[in-house]
Amino acid sequence: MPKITINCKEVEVPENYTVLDAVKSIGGYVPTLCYMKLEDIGIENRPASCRVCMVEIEGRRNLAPACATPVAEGLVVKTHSRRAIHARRTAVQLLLSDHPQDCLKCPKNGECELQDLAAELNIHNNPYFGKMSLHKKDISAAIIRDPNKCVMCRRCETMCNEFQTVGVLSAVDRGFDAVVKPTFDWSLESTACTFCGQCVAVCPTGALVERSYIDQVWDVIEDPKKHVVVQTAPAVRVAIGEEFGYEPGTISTGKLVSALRVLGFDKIFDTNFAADLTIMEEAYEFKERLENGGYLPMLTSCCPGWVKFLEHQFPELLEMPSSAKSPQQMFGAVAKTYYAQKAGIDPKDIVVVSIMPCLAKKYEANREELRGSGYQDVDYVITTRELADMIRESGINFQNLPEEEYDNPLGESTGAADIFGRTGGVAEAALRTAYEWITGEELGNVEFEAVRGYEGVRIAEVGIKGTKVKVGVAHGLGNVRKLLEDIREGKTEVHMIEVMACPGGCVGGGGQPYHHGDFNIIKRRTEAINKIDRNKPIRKSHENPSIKKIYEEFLGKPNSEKAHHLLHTEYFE
Ligand code: HC1
Ligand code: SF4
Repeated sequence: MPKITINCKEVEVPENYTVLDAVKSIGGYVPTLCYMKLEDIGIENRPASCRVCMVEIEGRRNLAPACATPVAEGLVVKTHSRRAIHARRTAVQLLLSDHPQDCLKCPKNGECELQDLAAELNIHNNPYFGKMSLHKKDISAAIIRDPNKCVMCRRCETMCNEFQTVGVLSAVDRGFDAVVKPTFDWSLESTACTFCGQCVAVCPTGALVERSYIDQVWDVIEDPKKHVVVQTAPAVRVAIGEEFGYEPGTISTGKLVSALRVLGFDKIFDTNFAADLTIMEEAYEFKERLENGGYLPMLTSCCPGWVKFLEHQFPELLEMPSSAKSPQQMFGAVAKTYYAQKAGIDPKDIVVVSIMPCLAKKYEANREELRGSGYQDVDYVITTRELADMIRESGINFQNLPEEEYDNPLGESTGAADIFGRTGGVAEAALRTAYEWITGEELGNVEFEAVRGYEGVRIAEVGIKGTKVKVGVAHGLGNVRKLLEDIREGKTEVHMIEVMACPGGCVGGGGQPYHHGDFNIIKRRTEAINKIDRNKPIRKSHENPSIKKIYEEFLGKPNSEKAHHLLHTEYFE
């Protein structure tokens, strides 16, 4: 192992380290911008293009980018020499020279890494003036792309091309005009973009942000004629606290509910109720397919980014996914029918708002076919980050909020619903119910360890009544692409596959508080989800009393005519 010296401190580091790795290994710091490493999912973005991590190396004439300089025996590194600081400042000033100077009204204000660097490097003036290019903005239902703010870090391109294998974003043009965008300047809506939002999750500036619906949500809350119900996705409760100073993985369910009440929503319901409902329909469908020679494997269908990927990339496999709608959409359909009837409210006056960790949910809510209630089932989707903005705007002290409970009848859920929020959770939840329905026996240990973890693809075998049921779990669309190709070529055989587009599942969604390249944050949210599940008195969806009630009072049984109409959908090439 080579010995090197960093800021007068001698250290021994592995041979494959870069100077940046070495600095980090001793708790040191060098600023970075384009560099990003999500080790647990095998993603590294290292174009060394921003030149922000320049360091001085004794005996070398030129400064070196720490992220792309391998360590070598005897290297003497100074991370903060005057020369290095000056070079970093110049690099950032040059980036700012053709960057729109509208920070005060930029959606990324306060979260922008370029802004943070300018502050850290004490940039108070700029001798450089670049040519301001005028690229057109691209506004979709989920994402706003402003290429004028692109700093060519290529992080979005890495997530889109390497992790998701969608390949929508790439660097085009040269010089001041160079930006990352879809080919031929197409809008995202006219490409195979899945709206997974992973480009947004890693963009350091305001070049890629979610489309906000905060104004529309305030309008309906303030409209006395509207009855506004809100649902919260499983992954929001373990991340929202980060926006208010809590450690990642803090469980904030009770405060989340009371914040929504203070904001003025009429009923605070839970997507988790609908996740239990999804399991009823999905596990029933799985049992039917397994016992009656139906199409296998059955793919889960609750992640809208994944569904769109399948429709674009594997149109010949559209028989594979379960026809069950996602929990978000099941919720909307029963809120405007079952709940409307019970509460005696005309469904035209009910507005359904979702709080989601996901950007594709915005796109999903707008899909034409998702109107089983006779109305658009879900009206507005806002992200965890947007909700935090609403809470701040309202002057609510989140930390001082009391812990409150969800409303009923759409607020009760089991531990099986909670784990939907992390990779492997939907498969595990479905197995908890399918096992008992198929065997007629009680499941002892409800935790299926083999489908847990962060491997891109996990395959587990579960013995169900003499049949070895093989369950595949994939997170990241590139991983599922490999799995589906193997299945198509007959190399792998599985009965059920869970797919989530985002790293770690919804906990790593594109609408969650920014992780700034730290995958540990996603892991801590996952641990919190598992803790909520472990502490729930009921951990199987089919044992949820409110779910039993909705079938008794309204739906009949899984896949009844009514359930099929409201809770199932179809897919399109
Ligand atoms: Fe998800 Fe789902 S788990 S898709 O990741 O099935 O967004 O959290 O709400 O619909 O329940 C997201 C999360 C979410 C749905 C559920
Ligand atoms: Fe690519 Fe996902 Fe961004 Fe679309 S939303 S451009 S698929 S990373």
